[in-house]
Amino acid sequence: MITMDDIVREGNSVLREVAEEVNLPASEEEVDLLERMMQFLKNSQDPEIAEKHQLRSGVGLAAPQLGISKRLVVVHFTDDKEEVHSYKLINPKIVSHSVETTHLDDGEGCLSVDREIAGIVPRYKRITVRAYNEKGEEQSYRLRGFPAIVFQHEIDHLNGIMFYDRIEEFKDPLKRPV
Ligand code: LHY
Ligand code: NI
Repeated sequence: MITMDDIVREGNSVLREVAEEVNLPASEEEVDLLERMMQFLKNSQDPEIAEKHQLRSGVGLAAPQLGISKRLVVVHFTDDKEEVHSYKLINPKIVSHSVETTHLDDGEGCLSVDREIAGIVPRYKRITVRAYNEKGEEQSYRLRGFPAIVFQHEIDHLNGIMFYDRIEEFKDPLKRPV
């Protein structure tokens, strides 16, 4: 199983790479990786398993965070209506977005960042994402609010962007624009 030992931390250059598109349909190995990534999120949200293996609770994970520079993302969380939202995304792409932005009041964190970084991370309030499933079928997702924020955080990882790059005070004019 995937544990925190498998997650690469900031400073590792793989987190700054633009990840490779996956050839469709994804290979058996890639499909298996997605399932293991999903299992990590579920484990991380299970208090007993998380305690036993010292997992930080997470709602999203991108393959570059395992040192694998491929465009693969998983998202899994339960909303305040007890509804489970679970996504495995291959080559996800934001195809349209609102002008309106939103943010989490408490800022964001990252499983690859072992420190607290305060600051508002502006995100689009609504996005439409096109991605492929394990069978190579194109899927389209309309998201707003929290799920939209998580998708944007994860898709950023595929493009070498960390959440703090988007905090106004941290923006460096000499860095690649985000
Ligand atoms: N996971 C974060 C997590 O806590 C994602 C996240 C997204 C946190 C948005 C807060 C706001 O599940 C990752 O860092 N995945 O990349
Ligand atoms: Ni992250």
